[in-house]
Amino acid sequence: MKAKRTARFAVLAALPTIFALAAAAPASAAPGSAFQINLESLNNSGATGTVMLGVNGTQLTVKIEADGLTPGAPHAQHLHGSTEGHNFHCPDASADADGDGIVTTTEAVPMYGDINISLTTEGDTSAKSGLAVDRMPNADSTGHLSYERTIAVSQDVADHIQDLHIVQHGIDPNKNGKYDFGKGKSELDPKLPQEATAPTDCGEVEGASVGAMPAGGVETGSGSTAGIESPAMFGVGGVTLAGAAGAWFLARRREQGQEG
Ligand SMILES: [Cu+2]
Repeated sequence: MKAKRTARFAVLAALPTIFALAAAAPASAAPGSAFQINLESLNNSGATGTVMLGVNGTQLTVKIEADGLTPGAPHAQHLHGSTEGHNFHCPDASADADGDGIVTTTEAVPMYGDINISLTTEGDTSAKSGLAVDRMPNADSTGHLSYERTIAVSQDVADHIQDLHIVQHGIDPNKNGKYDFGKGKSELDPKLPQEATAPTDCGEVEGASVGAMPAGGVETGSGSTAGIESPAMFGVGGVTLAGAAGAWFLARRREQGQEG
């Protein structure tokens, strides 16, 4: 599976002809374009990955292959940022405002912006689902995570996809294979471990389109906007994230000027 997807990425990168066609055509008639993102570790997590963002009209296909994640644990993941010209970027260690050694979500948001799209596995993809961990992908027992979904997005997002960043959350500094309170409580909800909500990696679109996404062969998301879906038990260390989903949602909603 992993090898197959890696091969597909390689094929994408080898399509300069299609890229040239896409670049020459009017935006509305473009067959689509694709952008590569390299995910780089935050919080010394060791997490890395590769993302392909394919835009075809207002259909966005997101493919993520990441490694070094907390094994067997759900990882909230989002497209952060704004389509309105703000200069957001991935944070570095200097974002650790209180100097406690962890760049928390709250400390990082001023740098990478609010949630624009929640990269869930099914259902709603708006900021409302930012902590819908029952619909976020899990890393496998080796810390690998594969994700692929095609979702309907706004024209603004389609036009400004290069201004958005991918962020995955969930760290394991003490390497015990689960989220615990070794780094204290989450600032988003004191019932949650900081490890469960802190960002683990971030990536920005670099450079121009690398080609076009292949048509077909990908799951099409429902694009549902049904609203908040019942948050599930996080199921790690006896901690439930049910309360956190609401807290994060409300915190983001206050600042969120738009929905993905
Ligand atoms: Cu995020």
